[in-house]
Amino acid sequence: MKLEILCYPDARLNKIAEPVLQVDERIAQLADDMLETMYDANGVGLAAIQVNVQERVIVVDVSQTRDEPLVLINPQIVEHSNTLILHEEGCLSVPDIYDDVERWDWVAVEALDKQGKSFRVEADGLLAVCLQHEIDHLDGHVFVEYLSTLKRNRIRTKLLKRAREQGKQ
Ligand code: GNR
Ligand code: NI
Repeated sequence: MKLEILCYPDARLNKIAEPVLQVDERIAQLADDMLETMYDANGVGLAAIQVNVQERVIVVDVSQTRDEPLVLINPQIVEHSNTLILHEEGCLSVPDIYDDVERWDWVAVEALDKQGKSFRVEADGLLAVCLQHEIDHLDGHVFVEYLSTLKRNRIRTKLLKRAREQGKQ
């Protein structure tokens, strides 16, 4: 089932997601619905917070072929490089806005899979950026928080205006 994606500056994007205590059929279904929603929106990642579910679940697929889904439950960055990279980011909750953000250029993440089994992924490039972006969502952070106040306020005004116009129709 496709889910609705919350749009910045919705205050629900700033909630903090709770750890998943039991990886069961409900969580597996949530992950499947999130993947369907992410693929439909042509995104490379999605966090449960973005579909108004305050649980620590993210899905990612950075493959060109869109057939390498990753599900991470209770993901945690356990190691990272000391070097930062500037990478242009976008967000399905901040449509049509793209800007550069500094991130670690390498991360190791531990998480549970859909079967509740622990695994580790080491990533650089887009996958590293995406994992940091998604884990940020679980802690209530949207990438525009890293931009200047001026840019953030412009984005806020633009998206509020767009939402108001769409609401009229
Ligand atoms: O689709 C997405 N593209 C993207 C590009 C650069 C850095 C991060 C991302 S994640 C984003 C999907 C999304 O909003 N995930 O939360
Ligand atoms: Ni996002």
